Formats: sequence, structure tokens, C-alpha cells
Amino acid sequence: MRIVAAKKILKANDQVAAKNRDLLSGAGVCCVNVLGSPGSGKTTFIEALLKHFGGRIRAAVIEGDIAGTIDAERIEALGVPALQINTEGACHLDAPMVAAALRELDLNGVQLLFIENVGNLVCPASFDLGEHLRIVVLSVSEGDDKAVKYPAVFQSAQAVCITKTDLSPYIDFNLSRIMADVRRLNPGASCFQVAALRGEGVPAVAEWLAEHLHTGRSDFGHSGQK
Ligand SMILES: Nc1nc2c(ncn2[C@@H]2O[C@H](COP(=O)(O)OP(=O)(O)O)[C@@H](O)[C@H]2O)c(=O)[nH]1
Ligand SMILES: [Mg+2]
Repeated sequence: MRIVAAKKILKANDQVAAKNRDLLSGAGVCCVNVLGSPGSGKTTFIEALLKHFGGRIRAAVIEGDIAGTIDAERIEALGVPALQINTEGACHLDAPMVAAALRELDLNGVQLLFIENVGNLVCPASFDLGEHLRIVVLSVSEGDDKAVKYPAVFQSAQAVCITKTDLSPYIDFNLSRIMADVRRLNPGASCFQVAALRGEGVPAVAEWLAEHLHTGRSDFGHSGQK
């Protein structure tokens, strides 16, 4: 029996991811992989950032979902180009899927490309898509123990956004605890608190993202694996 080791699959993925990153860097596009559980508020978070930027930063979005086009339609409703990937059962995006999407997407003039990954705190952590930055979105309703339970995704991110903070008064969520866990796992990560539906906390994230845009093509960060 022939066995293909997971390590080989990941290596093949990383090679395509490196090509995606080169292509994006060459086109002057900063690519942000947004990860989080289903319903954590990833699309709402991206929508809030797009609304905040308005026409000042040209953006596009790749939406990853197992099925359906609901999220891509939400983005298009804002006048922002969106492309939907349906993984048809796969629990995460991978670099070849993103490579195929990049062939379909007109990146001309685009400065910021969001990729909303399939809702999942586990599998997406292992797959580099060729992004420059990773943001993990965790809503207060998911519980303050998630960094301890799902360390890999928190370790691989440049930023962690605690969302739905408007619900904090109704939920037993210890912000200090999760912040301490994130800092221990990933001392370099930037941490934000956001109530995306109200737009609260969004300017700080937007400023952080804009700083990465302004560093210029070759200086984009690289999320990769830690
Ligand atoms: N109260 C509150 N609800 C939110 C917030 N962000 C998202 N939601 C709600 O959470 C649900 C899931 O949001 P969505 O962005 O689709 O999550 P996704 O599956 O991670 O993309 C929706 O009903 C949103 O209206 C927020 O900041 N505050
Ligand atoms: Mg979504």
C-alpha cells in the first residue's frame, strides 16, 4: 500500500503558497487570511473594515465556504469585487484553491485582498495560502478558553480580534484571561477588541492594516507557519 504522508501534502501546499505570495507581492497586493469559527463574525468584520476604508483603499475579497455564495453576495453588495470558493466539503482553503481564484480575480489596482477562510479554528491553521497576514477572529460568545484549546491558529496569526464585544455584558467572558493566553502563546500578535456591527474598534484594526500597506511591496509580513 502507498501512503502519502501529511507532511508531503503540506510541503506541496507551501510551494504553491509561496508562488501565490510572490504573485500578490509583485502586484502590490497585501493579502490577509481571516480565520475563525463559523458564525464568529468574520464576514461582518470584513464588511466593517471595507465600510471604514470606503473608496480610500481598493480592496477585493475571496470567500471560502463549503457551499453557497451568501458571503460573496454580502461583499459585492458593498461594491467590492468578491470571488467565492466552494470547497464542497473540505474544512479549509488550501493554496491551490487560492491560486485558481487568483487566476479569476482582476487584481489591477487592488491594494488589499481579504481571504475569508472556511469557518474552523483547527484545519485552516496548517495551510499557508500565500497570505502576508493572518487575523484570527474570536467572538465573546465562543468562550475565553479557546486560545488554550486551539493554540496553533492563535500562534500562527499576526493579529487576534475579539469580536461581538457589545455582547460582553450578557456573557461570562474573561477578556484578561484570553489576552494573557494569547500573549503567552504569541507575544508578537497585535490584539484588538471589536464590535463590528456597531463599527466599534474597527478604526484601530484598519490603522494596523493600513500600516502594513504603507510598508511597501517587498516589506509585507509573511504569516507562514510558526
Ligand atoms: N452582536 C453582534 N453580533 C455580531 C457581530 N458581528 C457579527 N455578528 C453576528 O454574528 C452572526 C454571524 O456573523 P458572520 O459575520 O456571518 O459570521 P461568519 O460566519 O464568521 O462569517 C450574524 O448574525 C452577525 O450579525 C458583532 O460585533 N456584534
Ligand atoms: Mg462568513
